[in-house]
Amino acid sequence: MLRSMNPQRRIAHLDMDAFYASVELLRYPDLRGQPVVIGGRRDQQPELLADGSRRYSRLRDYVGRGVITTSTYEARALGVHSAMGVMKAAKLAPDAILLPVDFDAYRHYSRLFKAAVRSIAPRIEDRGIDEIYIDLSDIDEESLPLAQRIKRAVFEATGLNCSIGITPNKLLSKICSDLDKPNGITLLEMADIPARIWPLNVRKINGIGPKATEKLAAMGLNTIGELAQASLANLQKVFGSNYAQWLHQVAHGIDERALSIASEPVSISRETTFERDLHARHDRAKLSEIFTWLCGRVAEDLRRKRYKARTIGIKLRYEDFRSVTRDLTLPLAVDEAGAIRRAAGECLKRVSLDKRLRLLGVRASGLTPSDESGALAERQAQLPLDLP
Ligand code: DCP
Ligand code: MG
Repeated sequence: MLRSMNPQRRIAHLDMDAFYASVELLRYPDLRGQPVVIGGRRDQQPELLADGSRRYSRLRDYVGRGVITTSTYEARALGVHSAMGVMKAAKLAPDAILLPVDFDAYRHYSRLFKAAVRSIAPRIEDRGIDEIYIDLSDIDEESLPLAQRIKRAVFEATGLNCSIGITPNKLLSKICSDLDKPNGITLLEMADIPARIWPLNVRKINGIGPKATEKLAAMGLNTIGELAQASLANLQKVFGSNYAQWLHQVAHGIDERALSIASEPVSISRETTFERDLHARHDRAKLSEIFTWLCGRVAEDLRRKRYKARTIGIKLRYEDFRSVTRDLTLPLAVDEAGAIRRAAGECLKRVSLDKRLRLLGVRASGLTPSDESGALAERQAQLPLDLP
């Protein structure tokens, strides 16, 4: 019998509901409850009328070869779905509203929801713009209240709903987050597999694509349960040894893959070794220029990676290769060159500058995601009209 090697893990998969469409509804709340499709271009931007209302593009007016990225559940009920041509969708739902895509907004909300989850459960595998795996094994709380708490944190940070599956592994959690969408929580143990997983079509397994589904159907295997009962020898004849083995395992809900957890950077720093040793007094202008340049680079790095830093430090190496560091912790996190330069300048006052210098460095630590610090205030200030 196949048996899990690890002690029981608890893994969640979280997937945002109708993600791009739901972000658009934050800025156009008057569209809630309507069929809305995301996939237009700039010229499908809603027009603000003199009386303050908006005029939206409709699918029936669309001409072009655009493809739908996603749609609200109201539009899905009319048969419209991701990857469908917009003109084809227009035949099914001519009155549905068409909005242009705005990836910057979706990335912004993606960062916000991930930061919110991380504040509860830091062990996260980032799977893309609207989904993550979360390792909950070390958290001492029942799955249902924990899932509810995570959903609440996501909603408070973003105004958006998501669906969560919690099971012993990634394979099952990915299936489960989809079972009760939208706004669902699905909990599943290994013992529930025959009742809840086996009736599903094999396509529900991440890794069984359209071709494999077709081949399995030709063997008379449509559900995961049928696949689980199939003989390994028969599967091997069609799929080769490795894939057959894998099919057999996943049909029994077995998946030992670890999460690949991205660690947050601890600090961001820039340093430079001079072509010739510089003296604090005689080469003051040159040193000052380099110092300001380094602070500017650190500020750029912080902003590109979207962090702010509470602690700014410097590093000096003297001509005799001895190094010193100093740092200063600020009341508020910063990411601007000027603020970093001032803090680093304070640090510089606390070191001896009698000897020549070989190297100068500036470091930012105590990092927090910049979206997190002002997230709620920002969201409230910007809604409903003006997303970042
Ligand atoms: N997306 C896309 N093209 C596709 C599928 C998706 O551009 N063919 C984008 C738009 C989606 C986002 O990726 O909003 C996330 O994809 P999902 O499959 O999770 O779909 P949704 O979040 O929109 O809906 P669901 O509630 O089913 O998760
Ligand atoms: Mg989604």
